[in-house]
Amino acid sequence: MSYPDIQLFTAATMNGWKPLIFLEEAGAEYELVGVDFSTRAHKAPDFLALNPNGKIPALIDRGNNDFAVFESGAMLWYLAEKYGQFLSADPNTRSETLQWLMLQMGGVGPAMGQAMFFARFAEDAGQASAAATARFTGESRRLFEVLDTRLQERDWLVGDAYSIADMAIFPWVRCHSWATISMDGLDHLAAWIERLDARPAVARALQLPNPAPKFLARYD
Ligand SMILES: N[C@@H](CCC(=O)N[C@@H](CS)C(=O)NCC(=O)O)C(=O)O
Repeated sequence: MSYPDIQLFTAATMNGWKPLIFLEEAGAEYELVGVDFSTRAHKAPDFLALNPNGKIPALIDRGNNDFAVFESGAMLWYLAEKYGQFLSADPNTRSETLQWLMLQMGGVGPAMGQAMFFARFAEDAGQASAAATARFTGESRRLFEVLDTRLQERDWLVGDAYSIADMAIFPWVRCHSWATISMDGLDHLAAWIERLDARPAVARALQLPNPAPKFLARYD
């Protein structure tokens, strides 16, 4: 029996969807292993051997001596190189794509993750902090405005092609309601969300590894 090269360990979260979007878009065969946080499987020794940070997503490439990759941005980059898709070979376009990918990893993801924590979980746990909520929702909104400006005269974040930068940022921005970030006046960013939502591969990925959770709802 032969197995597909990629074994992907993930869950239905903003970071977890990124490699799923890539693999669905690339039409690559892969084995999907859904990680259930409630079992703490992602903190067990066999998972920590893949990702010492104990978080999803992570992958094993059986076609590359079981090479393990963690951190969703690094995974998108690895997959783009393996399959030769969604990352330009032109050095400057490639650099620009990685710049926007890093903006997601270092900016959009952390700011929105904290906004979600303070606006939702801390609130529900009776640990609300108005200052923390304002800081992280404010920073997220500022980053949304950067993205909206970037998309004023282009369909995709870099050059004229859909890339791993779009795949990285989309799941986060798509969950703006859950992070309580207003989209008011951000028409270019809203149109970009529509373009991505209309892609069959993206729609498939957002239903994996199990039906979309409530935080995916567009209008909460
Ligand atoms: N920087 C990491 C973040 C990974 C991350 O935060 N994963 C979350 C889900 S989105 C997770 O595994 N949470 C479960 C936990 O921390 O126990 C990446 O982009 O891969």
